[in-house]
Amino acid sequence: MKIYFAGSIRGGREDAEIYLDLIGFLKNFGVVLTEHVGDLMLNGLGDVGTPDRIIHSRDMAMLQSADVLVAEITVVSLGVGYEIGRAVSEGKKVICLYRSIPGKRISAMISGNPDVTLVNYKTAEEAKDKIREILSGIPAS
Ligand code: 6IA
Repeated sequence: MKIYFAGSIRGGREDAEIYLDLIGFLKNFGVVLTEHVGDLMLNGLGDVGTPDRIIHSRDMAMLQSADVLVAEITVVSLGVGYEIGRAVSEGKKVICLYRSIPGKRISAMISGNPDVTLVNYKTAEEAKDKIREILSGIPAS
């Protein structure tokens, strides 16, 4: 299974360690195409000299080849929202993970989307249990 993991880069890197942990777990189910999202050295500017046009076209090619998009959406990111929309329109399986933050709510464009599997979690173990349950139901490609 090819997994596209999406997480905030320029939207803020507060959850980078969570992304890294989730990516490590997702590797039990197949290939994670976007390991760089969990790179702890990557700062919020997400700028390592690669032109944005290249980043976009490379990511879209990877998304096209993926079987499933797994997004951690607690830290709000324009790029992650865009990737979710593109994955939905490509007919990909889309799983969005988030932790509840007092005073904040997930965008209705995500929580109201019938093609998105929304997963609320409190602990990493809970997130992993729920991911395991969902991914086990997807036939291997
Ligand atoms: O708007 P954001 O930057 O928060 O969007 C984050 C999402 O867009 C992630 O899920 C990534 O898939 C994608 N993305 C944004 N910036 C990059 C990027 N920057 N590289 C790859 N994907 C990106 C350059 C750093 C990289 C070469 C390590």
